[in-house]
Amino acid sequence: DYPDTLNVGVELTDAMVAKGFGDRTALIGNGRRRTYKELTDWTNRLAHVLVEDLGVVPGNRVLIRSANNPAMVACWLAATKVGAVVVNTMPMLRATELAQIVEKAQITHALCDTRLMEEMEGSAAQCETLTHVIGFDGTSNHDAELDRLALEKPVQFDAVATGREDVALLGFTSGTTGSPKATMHFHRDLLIIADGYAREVLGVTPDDVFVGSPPLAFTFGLGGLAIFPLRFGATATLLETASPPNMIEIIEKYKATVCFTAPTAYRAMLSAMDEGADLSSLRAAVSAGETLPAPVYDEWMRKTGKPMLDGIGATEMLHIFISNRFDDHRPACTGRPVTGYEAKIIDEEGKEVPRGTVGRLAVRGPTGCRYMNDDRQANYVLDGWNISGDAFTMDEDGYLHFAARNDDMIVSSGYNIAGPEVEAALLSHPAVAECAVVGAPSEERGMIVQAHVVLNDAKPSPEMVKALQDHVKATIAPFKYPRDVRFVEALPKTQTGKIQRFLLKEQP
Ligand code: 3SK
Repeated sequence: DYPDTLNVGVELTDAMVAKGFGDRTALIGNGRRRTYKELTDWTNRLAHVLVEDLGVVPGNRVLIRSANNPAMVACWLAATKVGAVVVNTMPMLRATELAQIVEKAQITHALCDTRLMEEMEGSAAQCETLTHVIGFDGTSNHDAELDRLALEKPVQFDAVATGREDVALLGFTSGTTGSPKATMHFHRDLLIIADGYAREVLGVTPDDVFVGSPPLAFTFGLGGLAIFPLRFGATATLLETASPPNMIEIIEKYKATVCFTAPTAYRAMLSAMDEGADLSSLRAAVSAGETLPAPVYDEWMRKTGKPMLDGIGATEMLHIFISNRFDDHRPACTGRPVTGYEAKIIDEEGKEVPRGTVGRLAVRGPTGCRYMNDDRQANYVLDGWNISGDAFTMDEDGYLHFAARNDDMIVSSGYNIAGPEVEAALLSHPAVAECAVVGAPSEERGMIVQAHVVLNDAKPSPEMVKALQDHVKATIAPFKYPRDVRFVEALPKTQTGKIQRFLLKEQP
């Protein structure tokens, strides 16, 4: 139940000060702390600049380009307060990729960390709609044009009275393949994910300190590292370069309690723990973005004893909609729908399949897919149900178990083999650091299981191939073993950390 007039920028700043959180730390980044009052004043000054100096009007599309830092959060909140529709973008995007987004979203204004200006200007030169590009100081020293203008402005701002169903955010996604799509999210949606998932599943309190790696440009990161902490008066630590060692350092230094990252980073953190890292302050390790292999969950639980909560989310749905719970989590299980969401497993015709049968995951709930001007909407939403593109089973008790991305099911000699199951088996071998399993065409079997493996310290060799094949045969049904094993230096990944299996499939 949200009021008709709702501005999420105000809810996460001024409203928090009004609720008495003014002196508490909202953000930590670039070695500085910002209280809720300081963040509120900062965003209000920036909002004045957007309106008075840059001519932003409600509904304008404003692009923000930055690594994760407090200035990016302040710009996002300020643009939201003036009624703009924000597009947060990843710092590593190149001019042509930015230009695609600018064209698609009809961006008029871009706020860019000065350290990342070159590619931004390169894209502006290609795009007519983009009339204003202004730099901000991502290091928070207020040493750029946007900051200098802001320092002259008052700390009070009358935010635009947006409607709860006005679009606040465009989340761009290309999934693991395909051309980018923009997903539209309302002001209320941004609060629903906090009041749903973050409250119900994580039980966030003002004493929580969040840390993590997903970019704020990815809704996984925007939720976990900005919306969730700010909604509950908690603290977000923001890292421009969130490598596993950095995250460990921050957890130790600020006694972080909630970590958001993907399974590969948890694996790397586990190795660092062997070298004496102290993660005892953590009360929740949220894993999403990729499926969580059982060996990573098992090792985490064994070494830390802290809950690792696997969940599945999607940019289309805004955030996590199925998750494990603190009092109910286990390996190789994604849990149950978050309150407000429903899930079912359907066949190709859209009919529900019997419990225990692999099929397509369909979900519905308070957030859902609204692609902007994109025919692919008709594939994603069928009869009000969102089809995420994942193959799952639902057991008798209503728990959901990931099988594969729909296009990662491998049919070999008539057997259905889920690539992630073979990946989990490979990952439980000590020599394997990372792996991805795909189907490769085979005259004899239709398809065979092909594994792309990154080794820890071991050397690639025919003996190693045999050892891995034997290990898989001994761990899961032997017919699932990878008949083709290829050793690689690294796996191709999207900027949000998802393995691009389609690129591996294209290899000869
Ligand atoms: O995995 C994803 O794609 C995702 C997207 C948005 C929010 C959360 C997640 C895990």
